[in-house]
Amino acid sequence: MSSRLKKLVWLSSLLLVAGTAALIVISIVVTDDHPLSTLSPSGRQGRDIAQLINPIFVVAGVVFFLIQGAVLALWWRYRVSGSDTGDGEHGYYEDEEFPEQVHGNNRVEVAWTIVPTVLLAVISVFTLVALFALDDVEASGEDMVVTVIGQQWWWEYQYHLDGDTTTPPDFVTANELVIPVGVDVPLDIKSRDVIHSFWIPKLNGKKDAVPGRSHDWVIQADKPGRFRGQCTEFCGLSHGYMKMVAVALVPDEFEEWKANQMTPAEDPRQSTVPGVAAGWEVFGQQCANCHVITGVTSPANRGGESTTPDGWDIYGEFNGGDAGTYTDELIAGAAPNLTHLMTRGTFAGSMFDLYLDAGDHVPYLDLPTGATLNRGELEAWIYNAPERKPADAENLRGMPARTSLSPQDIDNVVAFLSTLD
Ligand code: HEC
Ligand SMILES: [Cu+2]
Repeated sequence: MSSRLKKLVWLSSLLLVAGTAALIVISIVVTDDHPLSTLSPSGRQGRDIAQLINPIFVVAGVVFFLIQGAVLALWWRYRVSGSDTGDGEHGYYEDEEFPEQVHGNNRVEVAWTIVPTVLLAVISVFTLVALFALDDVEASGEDMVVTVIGQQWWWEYQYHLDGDTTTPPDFVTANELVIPVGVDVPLDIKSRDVIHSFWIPKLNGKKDAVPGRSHDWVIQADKPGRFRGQCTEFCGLSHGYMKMVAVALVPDEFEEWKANQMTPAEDPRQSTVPGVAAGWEVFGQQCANCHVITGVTSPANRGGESTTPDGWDIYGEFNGGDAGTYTDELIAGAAPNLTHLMTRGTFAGSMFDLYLDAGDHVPYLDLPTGATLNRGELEAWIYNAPERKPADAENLRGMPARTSLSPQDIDNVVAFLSTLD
């Protein structure tokens, strides 16, 4: 063999070993702390997946080393030694010395057909069993169903406490999916526009959100905490900024959170807090045609029938009215429902933190001492959202800019939004 070829073989072997070692080191380092790690699950479905990955990785590793080992061993065993002088003496075979050529070997061929077939068959059985358990809505035993709706570039959560997704939800929130610890929560995953994919790696695998379809999914968390996620189906300009968080609360806190979410917002016109009433005026004119605030905005604010001359100061009844107005009252057609905005830790598809110095705070209901509203980011968002989070050239997606607002207007709007807790 030429010395160049030899060098090449050594180099590739070295790369192979170094690459494998690097992969192992990276996966160990990344595993535990990384918020988007599948390898350190925090719930039943996540664990099912990890328990599938680990043994398959071991089997694949054994196969890898057996095959690479065989390649190296064969190379060594059948190498031609000697210098490569080209004098016919060394380094290559004389015609008459050329080894006998073998054509086929039944035993080996049958073996390398059967062994992988059996391996893959066994793996597929375990895979299918795990796969069916991941979206087993029936087995969950939980009444509540959360309809998850992907939209460029944020997530809406509609809570159906009785599990009936054909009737209007009990309340609607965005970006942060709050669930009780230890419960298999059934999800009903949908999309309003293009295909997205819902993924909270520590709790379960990915599930596509496809327009016109409804996909079952289940998530469960073992312990209280915040579990980050990311849209994983490319869905347009701000796909990378389409994140989400699942927040697991202990049952008592979940009940408290739920009761609060079902409470309509307070009438800002009666507020004595400086700026709130004025902020509501601005909101009613500039924002209420998209954003629903249960108990405060109404269909008329979003292009529906108006029953008052100015068209926007109608106060919806949370539980009143027939199903039609009720639905319209509650479901944001195209923008996050802001009724309890301040109870979220993040906003705009979880791209920004709503509070500074809050950490990954648990318990979720009370802000840790020292946490403050991320006022700068919130104001910048309200003033010119497309600048903070790219939408599209015609601004037909996402939140529009409101650069006509004065600094005073924005202060007032933020004062009003601050009451939405
Ligand atoms: C044309 C519809 C539209 C109008 C008008 C509008 N918004 Fe939005 N807003 C959106 C959309 C869509 C999003 C989600 C964008 C995203 O996350 O990418 C959003 C997001 C937000 C958020 C973040 C909410 C969350 O939970 O993520 C806030 C706060 C907000 N808007 C406030 C306002 C205010 C204040 C106004 C008026 C000054 C306003 N919006 C006007 C469509 C609108
Ligand atoms: Cu997406």
